[in-house]
Amino acid sequence: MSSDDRCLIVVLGDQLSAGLSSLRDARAGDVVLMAEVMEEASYAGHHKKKLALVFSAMRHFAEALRAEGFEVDYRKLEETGDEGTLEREVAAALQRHAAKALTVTEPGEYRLQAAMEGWERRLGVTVDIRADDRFLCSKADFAAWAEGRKRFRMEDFYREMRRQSDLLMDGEEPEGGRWNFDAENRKPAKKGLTFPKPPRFEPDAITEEVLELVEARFPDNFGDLRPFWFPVTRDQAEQALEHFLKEALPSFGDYQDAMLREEKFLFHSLLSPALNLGLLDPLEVCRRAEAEYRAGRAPLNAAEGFIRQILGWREYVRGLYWLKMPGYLEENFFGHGRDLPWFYWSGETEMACLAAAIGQTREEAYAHHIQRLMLTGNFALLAGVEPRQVHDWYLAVYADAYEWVELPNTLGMSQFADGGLLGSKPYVSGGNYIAKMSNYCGRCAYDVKKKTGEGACPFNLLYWDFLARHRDKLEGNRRLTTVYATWDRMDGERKKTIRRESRQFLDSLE
Ligand code: FAD
Ligand code: DLZ
Ligand code: SF4
Repeated sequence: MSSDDRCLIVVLGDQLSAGLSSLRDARAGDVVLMAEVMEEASYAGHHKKKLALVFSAMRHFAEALRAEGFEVDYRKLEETGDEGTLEREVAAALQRHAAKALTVTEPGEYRLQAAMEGWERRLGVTVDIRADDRFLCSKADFAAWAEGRKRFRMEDFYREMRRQSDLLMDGEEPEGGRWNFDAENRKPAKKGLTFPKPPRFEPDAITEEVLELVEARFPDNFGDLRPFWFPVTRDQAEQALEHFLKEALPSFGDYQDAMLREEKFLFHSLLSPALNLGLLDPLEVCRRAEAEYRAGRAPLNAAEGFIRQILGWREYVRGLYWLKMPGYLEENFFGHGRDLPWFYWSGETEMACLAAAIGQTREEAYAHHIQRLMLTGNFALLAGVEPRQVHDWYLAVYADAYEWVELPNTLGMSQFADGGLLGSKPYVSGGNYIAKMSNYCGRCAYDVKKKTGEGACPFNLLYWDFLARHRDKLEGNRRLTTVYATWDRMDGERKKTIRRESRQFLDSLE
């Protein structure tokens, strides 16, 4: 092949899929570039485990591509240096391989997409940016779905996706006669339940080298690096999926919203890091869950609940991200401006629920959805933390965090910063909800039953204070009518006490 025909195929750190659009029609002589660069490793304060996961999975994927016959130019962080950027690596590789064209699958984040749009002009080669068809709903299809709608609701989108994918369908009707079994998926964990242990993948020589690299180069990043046991190859991710389907899926639905001090993972799949890296295919994962139901090994509420998270929520937030960026980043419906309390990084708080969620986030780079939404997210919203700072935190601390999925979940679902585009009402609660769904309160310095006074649970105070503070913005919301009616029935002195003690508590955070 002459260099005139040679193409440089750029594969990003979360594009580790054999069927990737940029790799699909590669020809002999084309070169794949993968680069570990400081720019990507530092645009967020990534958890040490996430850094190790991405680098290790990238290195394993490069090996897999080589085994398939691809020529891979892999640049390690040691080679790309402290100031390494993707664009600089791409420019150098184009020279090195005398390539005149470049192919890449569109990135998952807006900032990178914006940069790539300038590559053709700045690098002087033809640049083919291909759609990322690992998702089940293209950006264009999502935009067409959203067009002309007054309100976006995940449930409407999800039904459309069920019909399109034919997952859990019985002809034209949803399997079991209902689209959504969420009402059955809110059981607190009862005594005597046993939970599966997540599969642990021992670091091999490649991962060990990466762990040493992260230890040496990112000593001050958040989180514990070891023990490290994430799946880093497609084969391992398949084993993790298999384990989930057999051991956890049958109870996934029932205890989806439960939280326990001693159990970090309950019946959750822990598959988001592998899905978001591209090691697992979302449609295949959904089909496998459906097959468990059809074979009678998992109940419908479990299979439906799980499939809805991937076919529904995951696709929906991605569609919304691309529809609303870049303005979405700036949304701040309530005008919140408080700094994120320091204990989000240290875990040092007397609130047992937050200490547990943040502690396990530091240890595992993982917390399940209700911990993210109803503990750390709920508290940040009640306390009035600036949404941008909340976003920075979530983007940093989880192994599965990429802006396309993290931002709508944080700004939209959790902080209601988009004013209700994504959710119909803010996800806020007092301590009652936490006490019902978890066993944290039993060992807390605060008393969840106390609404005011010494030792009152801060969630109880802040919940009412939040609703009172934002009454002008929220009282028109029909889903909050009874809540405001309860507030209005409250004794005037009690209301004053709640407002005063909330203020004192919030001041103490500073
Ligand atoms: P399971 O409970 O086993 O769910 C199965 C799969 O469904 C997950 O692996 C995930 O791929 C998908 N899923 C579930 N809920 C959602 C959702 N709301 N949005 C998108 N996909 C979903 N998820 C991320 O992948 N990356 C993030 O950065 C991220 N940030 C979040 C921030 C906040 C504030 C909140 C409230 C949620 C966030 N989520 C994020 C969604 C969800 O919390 C995680 O996907 C889930 O906890 C991952 O754990 P799991 O694999 O055990 O999930
Ligand atoms: C998350 C991440 C990290 C930490 N490092 C790299 C890297 O060094 N090289 C790379 O190509 N990709 C990395 N990634 C993933 C990218 O940040 C990701 O592709 C974009 O955020 C788009 O989703
Ligand atoms: Fe959390 Fe309040 Fe329960 Fe303590 S009492 S664990 S702060 S909900």
